[in-house]
Amino acid sequence: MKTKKFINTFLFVCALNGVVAVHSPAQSERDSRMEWWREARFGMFIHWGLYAVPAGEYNGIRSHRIGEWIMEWANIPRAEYEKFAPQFNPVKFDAKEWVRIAKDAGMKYIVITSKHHDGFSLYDSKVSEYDIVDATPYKKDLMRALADEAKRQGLKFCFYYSIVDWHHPSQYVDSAGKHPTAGNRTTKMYPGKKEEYVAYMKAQLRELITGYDPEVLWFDGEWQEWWTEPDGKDMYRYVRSLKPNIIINNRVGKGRKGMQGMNKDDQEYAGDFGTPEQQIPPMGIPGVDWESCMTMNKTWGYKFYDNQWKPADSLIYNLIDIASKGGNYLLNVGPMADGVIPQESVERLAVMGAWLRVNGDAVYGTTASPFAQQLPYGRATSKPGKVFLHVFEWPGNGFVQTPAFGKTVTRAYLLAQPGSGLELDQDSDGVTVYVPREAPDKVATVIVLETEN
Ligand code: FHN
Repeated sequence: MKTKKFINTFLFVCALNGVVAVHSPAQSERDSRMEWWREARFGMFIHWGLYAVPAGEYNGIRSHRIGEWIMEWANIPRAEYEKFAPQFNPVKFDAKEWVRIAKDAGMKYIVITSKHHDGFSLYDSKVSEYDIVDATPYKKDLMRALADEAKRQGLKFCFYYSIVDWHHPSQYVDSAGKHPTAGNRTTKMYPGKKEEYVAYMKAQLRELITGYDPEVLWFDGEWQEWWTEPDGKDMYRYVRSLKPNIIINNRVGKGRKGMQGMNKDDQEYAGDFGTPEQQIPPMGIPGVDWESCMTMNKTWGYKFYDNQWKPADSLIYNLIDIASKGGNYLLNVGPMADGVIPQESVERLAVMGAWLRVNGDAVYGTTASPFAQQLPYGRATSKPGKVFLHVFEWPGNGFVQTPAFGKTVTRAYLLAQPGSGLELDQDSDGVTVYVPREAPDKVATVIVLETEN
């Protein structure tokens, strides 16, 4: 351990002194496992479980709060919540259709809740009867079907796993002094029960990793007081021991504040990427891999009365904005209890896929904008030898301009029409590209600037 620390310190000192940046072995391993993830830029988040049965309403109680938290905000006792299991029979679930929807949307990976805070396992767990096979009339292993289909269609399959577990006997939701439907009541660990629960989690994670071979372990629920940073490090080591090249987010430890690592001294345990939620960091998170996870309406888990759907063009703008800052977009769908993804989600994803089929080269495998300032009319992404200008507001004066960015532009053209050479001027102040009167794409038109390397 001391040798490793010495090597890391030596490399860090070298880097500080302008010695050619030398990646530590840990960084090189991380770069290798992150390669597909950095290329992907766009994934599907799926929040699905027993909470889709009440779908946001319990005994007449509705709430603005997120659907997958209904056990908490409707203050449903374990025994009552368990009654949703015999009602969960997703006979319309079709793994091929779900993966087709994601693939046609231009998504490259799927992250699905293997177990959310309610403790219900959406896969066939051998260490719990509270799962899709043993507790529901459906009796089949949904995750087996989805994992196999995702891989068959060329998408990466990933698991979300919640550290907090409102159903497990080791924990209880502390409502002391709070109105039953008060929000965010804390989940407590009964004294002396933590070791038993950590062993349970490790047994489930072993099943998930060895049984389904996920590419990413998306931890969540780490904010509990009883879960410590040493717990996070231990769990990180455990998961990495089961699959050395698995990608792990920054929520296995206590690192979720704007994307800080779990521990600045132990970057190895910081997790592989940050997870800003329902937000896009205004300046991105320089030097860190990160992924903005967002809903399409206001909830992660299905709520039948949540009709606050974001328009498709705003979802495309989010994707471009995030890519222009060097991040990934993990966009959520919340399937209904019968296994069908809401039509509102399907329609929006189809619009995104149509745009990406034309403009995907300006998103996949790109890095952040080369410009210090955000373009007033849109965003930019880059690749070696290319800068992509994503124009949201098409100019009425016939040209768009960029600041100088240290490279000479050799050609400009519309990505959708590669033969469309556009006139350009450039000087020490920047580049001017002369464009057609009408915007070729009503949402976002991409102009390619080819540059000398
Ligand atoms: O409490 C969860 C919530 O239900 C949802 O899963 C989000 C998605 O990132 N994560 C937690 C809130 O930060």
